[in-house]
Amino acid sequence: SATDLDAVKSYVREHYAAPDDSLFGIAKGRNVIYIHLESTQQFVINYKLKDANGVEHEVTPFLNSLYNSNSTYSFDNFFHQVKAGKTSDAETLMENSLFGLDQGSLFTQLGAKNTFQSAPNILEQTQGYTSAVFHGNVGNFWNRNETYKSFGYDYFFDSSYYDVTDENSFQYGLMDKQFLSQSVQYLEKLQQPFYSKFILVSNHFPYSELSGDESGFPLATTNDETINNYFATENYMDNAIKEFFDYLKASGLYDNSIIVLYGDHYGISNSRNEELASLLGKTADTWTDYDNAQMQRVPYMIHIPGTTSGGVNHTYGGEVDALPTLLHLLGVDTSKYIQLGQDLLSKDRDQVVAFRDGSFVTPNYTYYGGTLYENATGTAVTEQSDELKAQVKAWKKQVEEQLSTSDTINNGDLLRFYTDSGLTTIDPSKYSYLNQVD
Ligand code: GP9
Ligand code: MN
Repeated sequence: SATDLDAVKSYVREHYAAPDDSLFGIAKGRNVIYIHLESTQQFVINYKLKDANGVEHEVTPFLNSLYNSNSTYSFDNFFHQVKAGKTSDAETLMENSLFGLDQGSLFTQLGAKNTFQSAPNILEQTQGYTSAVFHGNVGNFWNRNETYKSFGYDYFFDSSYYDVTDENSFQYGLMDKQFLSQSVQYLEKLQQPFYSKFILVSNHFPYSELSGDESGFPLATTNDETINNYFATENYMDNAIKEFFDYLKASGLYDNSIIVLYGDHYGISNSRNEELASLLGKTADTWTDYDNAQMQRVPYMIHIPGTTSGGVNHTYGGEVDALPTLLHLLGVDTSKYIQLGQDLLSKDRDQVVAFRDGSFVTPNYTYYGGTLYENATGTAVTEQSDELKAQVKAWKKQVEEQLSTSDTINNGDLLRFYTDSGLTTIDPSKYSYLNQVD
């Protein structure tokens, strides 16, 4: 009910992290280009895979060049926070600074019903942005075609807008190279400034072996085919992104854009990690849930052409923190919005990263699968001092509060009562994603 909103408002007020003045608005007015890196985990960044002859192959050379550039704000302690809604949960988190649901997918269950104050809506109403999603799969996957209307997306180019054949696609849609190159015809007609999102799929489980010209990147040689192919599909995705950047540069869009790349969730599940261990300089028999928790890191890179104050930032955060981070760079004050994350570039962050199941990671401790681990050694803490006990209790409470606040908002559809943002409520029926081009 509307009165639940008071508790939500005070939570948000207490957790608001003010922007760093020197960074606020540095990308104001630029186009936003989100690139959704399907199933990409942080461990592939700067990783070199050894082939059978011991020769090393850089898996994601292009992403690495962005990651290591001082024109990119890169993060190495950024975690995904999804649950059963996988890709759709990542989208919910990144564009609303709210969590997905504890069960199932928010997109599927509430995407068509609830009121949202999402990134496309905020940017349209405060800065005059046009918005568009590009994705080479069918529009009703994850109920996207309805949910994007509720988010205020002006355009959604799904697979019906692309030339998809048996040769250039697989079960989740168009391969990334064809997808990005065919997207250009629509992208170049968008009114600027635009807020856009390109959802890649080629690097999706089961990481099918690539054929023809695309094959050739060495496969890993573990006993798990899924792991073995993962590096090659990562490498293919990386090439696709490089080609897209070449286009952005040639078209001139590059210089007045901010390009944000993020991994949506793990690609290798915990049950496979012991097999992966040997490739990461670890062994299966010493692998624990501590290691599983650390593997939930995903890339998050904010590339701002022309800027030189970037670098690798070690703050601990997650997908829920992305929206306030982006909005502050675009010069949008977020203090009046109901967002549960904290700007990753703010100096007054908490650095307690909640997983959707109540586990969490902090810079010094990890709580996962019901066990507390010390990050310095990776070992379980068997005896806790009174001080540590109190600290852990406080962290658990903080995590539960963030998750339950999100659930209260989503399950109660509370944003429909929230007027302090100054945003006009979206009417989803004014959007149609059919016949968007002549
Ligand atoms: C499908 C794609 C995959 O359209 O976005 O979603 P996932 O299976 O990763 O949740
Ligand atoms: Mn996904």
